[in-house]
Amino acid sequence: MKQLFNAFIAIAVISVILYVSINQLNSSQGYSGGNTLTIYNWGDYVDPELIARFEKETGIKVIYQTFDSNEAMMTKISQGGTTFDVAMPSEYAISKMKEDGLLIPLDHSKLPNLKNIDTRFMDLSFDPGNQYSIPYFWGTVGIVYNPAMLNGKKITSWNDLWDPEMKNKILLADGAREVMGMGLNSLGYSLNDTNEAHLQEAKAKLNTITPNVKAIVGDEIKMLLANEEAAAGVVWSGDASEIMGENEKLDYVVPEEGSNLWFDNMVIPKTAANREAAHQFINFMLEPDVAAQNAEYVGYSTPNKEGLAILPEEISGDERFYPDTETTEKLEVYDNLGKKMLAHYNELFLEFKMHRK
Ligand code: SPD
Repeated sequence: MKQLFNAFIAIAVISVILYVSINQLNSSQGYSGGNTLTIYNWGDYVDPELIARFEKETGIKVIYQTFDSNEAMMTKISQGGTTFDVAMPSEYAISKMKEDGLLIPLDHSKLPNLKNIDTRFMDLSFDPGNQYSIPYFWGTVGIVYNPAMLNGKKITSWNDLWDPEMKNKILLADGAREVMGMGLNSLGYSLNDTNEAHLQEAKAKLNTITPNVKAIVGDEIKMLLANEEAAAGVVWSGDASEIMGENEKLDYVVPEEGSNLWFDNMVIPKTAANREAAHQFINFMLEPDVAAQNAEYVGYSTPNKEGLAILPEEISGDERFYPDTETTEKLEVYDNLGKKMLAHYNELFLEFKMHRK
């Protein structure tokens, strides 16, 4: 009898261990189930307090995972085997994911807070009618720089970064479209250019900036620039705003040759396990106070008109991060260049990275 009891205890213990480890493995792999919601977002792109508030208000447990590029995010979702319920891709990635059948159409009746979004950010060409995606943040690509480390010099153009005075002083964001876009724009070409001769010219020009590039980095770019480890960085506007909050000596400029205007939206991938909770979360993020708190925390620009209205004037009135339509109309939004061309951009970017080594 005692032996039977011991065997029973052993089986129970093994079952508990197995259950816990399978659950841990599942959540780390992006599998969710039950009353959970799995979010797949860029790093440093949400106020953790808001996740806690959503969990408290709804009783839904959030599993949160991050990515650092649209390409990495698309690869993970398209490979299958994950059940991300909400993700935050950028416009060209949304267009590509729609094309590849990776997204579900949203139920707008479950998103009453959609009325809070400024119409300027709705119905854009990458997702007519916002059938598949809802605005989360938007911004530009530009240069954050430290005049004090550049003898008071003001940066205004991409070509300023090629100045020999910038030797070993520049950091670049680790993004194929951003870096290739900088090369193309510096030559007066579109950042959606697909002409092979132009792309090769852009890569050759990028190779010549190598002595000036201290590093190509991810989210740590913010800390490095704020700590004055480099004099300039090519960054997304929200990162610039956060860095400038840490170090007031820095400034941000959208280069005069042109640059990128981007939109990150919330989507529900086709493989989502909890579509109901996904709609609940999207609607929650559209609450004006939630959108405002999130924008203030991450430093990025909110498309939420009601949220913007409650942000302090020093944030909402800063034209470097809330440029008007006249300014944004001069910028370019990334096109979905198609699988082959996107892979080619990546390849050229990788070759540029290898050239530095
Ligand atoms: N750390 C958050 C980064 C979010 C950047 N999204 C910008 C995408 C531009 N294509």
